[in-house]
Amino acid sequence: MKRILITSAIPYVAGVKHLGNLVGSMLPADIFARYCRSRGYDTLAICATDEHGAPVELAALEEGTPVAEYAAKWHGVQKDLGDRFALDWDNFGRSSSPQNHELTLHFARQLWKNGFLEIRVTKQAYSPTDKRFLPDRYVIGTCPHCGYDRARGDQCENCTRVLDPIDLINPRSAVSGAADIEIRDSTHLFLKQSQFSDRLRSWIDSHKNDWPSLVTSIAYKWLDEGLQDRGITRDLEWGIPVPDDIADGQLKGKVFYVWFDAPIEYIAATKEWADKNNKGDAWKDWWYGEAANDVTYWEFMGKDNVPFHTVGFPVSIMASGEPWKLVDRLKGFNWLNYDGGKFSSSGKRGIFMDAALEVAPADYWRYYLIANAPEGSDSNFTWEQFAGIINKDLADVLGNFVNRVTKFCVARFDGQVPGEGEYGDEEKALIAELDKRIAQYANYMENAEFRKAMGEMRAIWVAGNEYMTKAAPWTHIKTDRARAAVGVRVGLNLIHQFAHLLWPIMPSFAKTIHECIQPVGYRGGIIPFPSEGMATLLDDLTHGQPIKAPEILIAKITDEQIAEWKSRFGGSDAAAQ
Ligand code: B3M
Ligand code: ZN
Repeated sequence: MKRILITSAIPYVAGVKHLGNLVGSMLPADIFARYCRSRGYDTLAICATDEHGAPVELAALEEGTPVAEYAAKWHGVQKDLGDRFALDWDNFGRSSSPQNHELTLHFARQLWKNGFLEIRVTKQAYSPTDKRFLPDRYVIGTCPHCGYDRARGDQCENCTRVLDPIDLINPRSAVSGAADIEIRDSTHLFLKQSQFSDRLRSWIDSHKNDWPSLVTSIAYKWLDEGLQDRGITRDLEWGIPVPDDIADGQLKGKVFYVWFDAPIEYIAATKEWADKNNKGDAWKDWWYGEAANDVTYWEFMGKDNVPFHTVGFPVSIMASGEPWKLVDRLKGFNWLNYDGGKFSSSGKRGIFMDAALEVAPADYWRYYLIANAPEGSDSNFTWEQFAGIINKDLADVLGNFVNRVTKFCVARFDGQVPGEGEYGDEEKALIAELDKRIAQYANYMENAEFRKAMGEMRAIWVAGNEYMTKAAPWTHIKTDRARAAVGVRVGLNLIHQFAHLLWPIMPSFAKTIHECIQPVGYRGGIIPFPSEGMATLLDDLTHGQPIKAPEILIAKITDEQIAEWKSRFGGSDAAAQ
């Protein structure tokens, strides 16, 4: 049996994520995981919250909440939103977990032991009032370029220029406001990444054909520019402390850099999963040594995260000298833009996961987002386009088909699958077309090519509609009941197969229509991928079995709703008003 390990980039814990975050990692990972489960592959889908780092510590400080409490609260919010979007992780972990502390220390000790860590002294802002070093973004002041008076020491939010804390005019501490900023020496651990250039390059070469060019081009750009050694510790309180046995206690009071421990959380979250489910060492069979040789490991992420997964994390693994699994298939995404501009968490621009569910059900978003996933290039969200796709694909093509056939069956065939009549040339042609398209759809899904897969899915619905227009049971019922029965029987079986195909994308919708068509036998959970050809499956429902017509499945989005949402969420038109 195939074994598929899936991780999606772990979202920073603070705040609700926007739809751009969702479509670039968590959603495609979930759709891919569900597809794998629907094929019967042994599948493990892992995500977590990324809880360390200066922004989290700072946000908790601003809120006046202890940072551990703050992280726990937002982890809960994100878990709940994931559930409401039907993101069916095997584990949604936390990078602050004991398992991640343990594994991060394990890696750090291996790196130290193998001689790949070096102690270096760097210049760092220090506040005597706060009695601490201040990470760059903890120093605020006036931007020397644009005059913005709340610029952060790493970057000015207003003019986006990259800064150094010493560039700021009137620098002060973001912790206390104290202006007594000094520059002092601070000792840090550096990982000798530069020594891994050749190994990384040949590893990336080996994936030229199975990673998107978006991903390989980013990886090569980093390699071509020359790999820099990378600081893996920070002067923060919240994080995984550097233990005394590394660097003879010279790093006391420092923690590992968030980008060092975050990818290790993929492994740690797998251990969390095993610990929660009493699976002992089963986590290791997904990640380590020979036991994991038959695992295909897939990562999903937005393009900004690609360098950390093609350079940073792989170097940690290579430098450990241990046989941890490297990623096999790395699926990166471009940006989803909001009405011509960027989604922005800090600017609160765009649609956030909680608000999205207030205007439309999760299944609409799942379908829309994956059908328009920013794979080959950036894609752009507009409310008109969203409404157009829901109204056309889901309401007119799919929903209308289900309604027409089931209602007609209820009205004219007592709500039972009619057994009369034989399949003829029209049906055979449909069967041949569907077999071809379903194989093509599966092929795209195996490679996580979502736009192409969804194009094929739509073509399958359209083929069903075209068949039904020709079969026209509503016309034939008056003169030839057996002929009408054939059309209805094919239609009901089509709906049944649509549910099986659609489950990874729209799990709740698929469940609803499946329960109407085949109420027996299904107890929730996975609706498997069609396991046989359509010659069999288009006459699979038992003749005479009852079916139900679902309530209105897909309500169309109206112009009034579009106008309301535009003014609520903002965007070009609203801004112009
Ligand atoms: N938390 C960045 C992000 O949310 C970062 C990803 C970590 S993946 C190990 O986009
Ligand atoms: Zn079924």
